[in-house]
Amino acid sequence: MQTIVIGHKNPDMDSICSALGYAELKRRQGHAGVVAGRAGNTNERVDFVLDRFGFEAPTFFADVSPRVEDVMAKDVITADAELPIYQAITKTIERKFRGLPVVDSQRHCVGLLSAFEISRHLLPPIESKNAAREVDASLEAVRATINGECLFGSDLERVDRLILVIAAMHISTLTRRLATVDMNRTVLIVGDRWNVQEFAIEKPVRAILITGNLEVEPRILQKAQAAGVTVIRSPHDTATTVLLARGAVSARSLIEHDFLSFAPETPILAVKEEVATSSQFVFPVVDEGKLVGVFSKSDFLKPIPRQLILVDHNERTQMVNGAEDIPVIEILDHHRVATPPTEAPILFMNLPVGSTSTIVAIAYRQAGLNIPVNVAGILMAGLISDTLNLTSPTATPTDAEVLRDLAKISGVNPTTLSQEIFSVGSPLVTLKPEDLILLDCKEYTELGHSFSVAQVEEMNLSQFEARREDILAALGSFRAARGYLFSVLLVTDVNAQTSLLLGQGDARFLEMIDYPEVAPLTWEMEGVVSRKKQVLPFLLGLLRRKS
Ligand SMILES: [Mn+2]
Repeated sequence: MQTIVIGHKNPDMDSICSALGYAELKRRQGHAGVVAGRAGNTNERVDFVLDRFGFEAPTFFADVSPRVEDVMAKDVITADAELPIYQAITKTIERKFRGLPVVDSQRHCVGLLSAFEISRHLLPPIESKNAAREVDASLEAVRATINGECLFGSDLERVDRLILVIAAMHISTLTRRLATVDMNRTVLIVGDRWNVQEFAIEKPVRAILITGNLEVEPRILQKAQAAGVTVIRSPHDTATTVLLARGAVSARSLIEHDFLSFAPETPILAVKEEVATSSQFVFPVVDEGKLVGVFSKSDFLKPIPRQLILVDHNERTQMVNGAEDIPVIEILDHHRVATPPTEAPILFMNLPVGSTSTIVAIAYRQAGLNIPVNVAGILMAGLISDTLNLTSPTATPTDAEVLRDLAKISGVNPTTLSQEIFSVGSPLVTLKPEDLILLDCKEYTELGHSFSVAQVEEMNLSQFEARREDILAALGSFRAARGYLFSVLLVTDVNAQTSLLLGQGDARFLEMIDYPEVAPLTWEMEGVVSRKKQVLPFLLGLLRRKS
């Protein structure tokens, strides 16, 4: 079972750091298969912090919905393309399969061999009784299948369309019978009737199968050698020898080449319909041409070996793609509660504090575990980033107390770390407008309207005016493409503790914004720094007035 600890889409510092910190806590509590994940790219500030405290970025997940490889059978029983079908059907029956995937020596899947096709070959319809006498096989394959002994062999590996003829008739009848078939492909099946054996060698036929483990006269063998006629002794009676000889054809000759296969990463839901309507008994799973597993209809019933722990969010719109298809087993968050109902009770730790990193630190305490030095470092970064180093109105005495504690463990000064973080890679300077507006963008659906609120933090806004119009244009295209009522971006000056709000959207809605409009579609929100505690409640108030 894989447990992914993951933050929201467009991850911010707190999302990344709390995921790393909490995944480590779960591992220290003895949980196996726990990975920290992220639902989007990191940014320069996050990269700086990861590097500063020696962490790799969490694993990226574009989509966590169940994939074919999550439930497919991995230890696949296959048939080699050259395997005689008699052995293939034995394998199939032993395992109670309806058939086998057939692979070549490079493990490429060349086709499917169904038990149905094998039985049709072994018991052909009466109309094709001539075909029933013919087998595409080498003499060596025939020998191996009947478990025979080669008394003299010539050209044993050559594959021919062999014609099986049973010498159960008088020699004059046999003469007429042999006149109708190609001698070079004829395999005569006979007991200890030396005159028939001799007659066949004189023809000469391709091979003689002596049944019933009977002795062969030395002079007959000498004649066979001289004529180049293969002589194989079968331990079985005639009826069994013929039946087994028909099973000597290779799997390759009976396979279905036209089959449906899937890539390991294919989402299960995407193949449901195809699988349901297909008569195929199994679906090969192929990676770069090689068979890596098989998918069966019953795999839809298997539990998905993957679950989620959400950090720093709980709303559906902010979750990683595919989250609705797998269980959420825990949530650690400090946002409003708007999570979809769960099927089972879960650990839901939602505290009105300044960051999820704060909650992760508390979770370590509750578990009675010491916070590792490097984990204390990243949790500080998450806490400082979300609370603007405790200056945001979202910061609580709990955050202050936890930050002091984390500083003690990591030996890092919070003020120094804060300055380091906010002076790295100013989004206004380093990012293109279309990336800037997505950096920390959250999407909401409220009172029948969808909208987005993004935020960037800067040490100062000296770079802002020169880029304001480009950013507004990007915001306008984004809002139009998503069909939102409005999209806003909060540009926060961390040092001055104030923000500008840029907005695009429905004109009647934007008119209701009663902060001073200092430039077109740009409002000064003096003293406002928190999206969650200040901007979102303000916007929801406007929405309520509008409707
Ligand atoms: Mn947060």
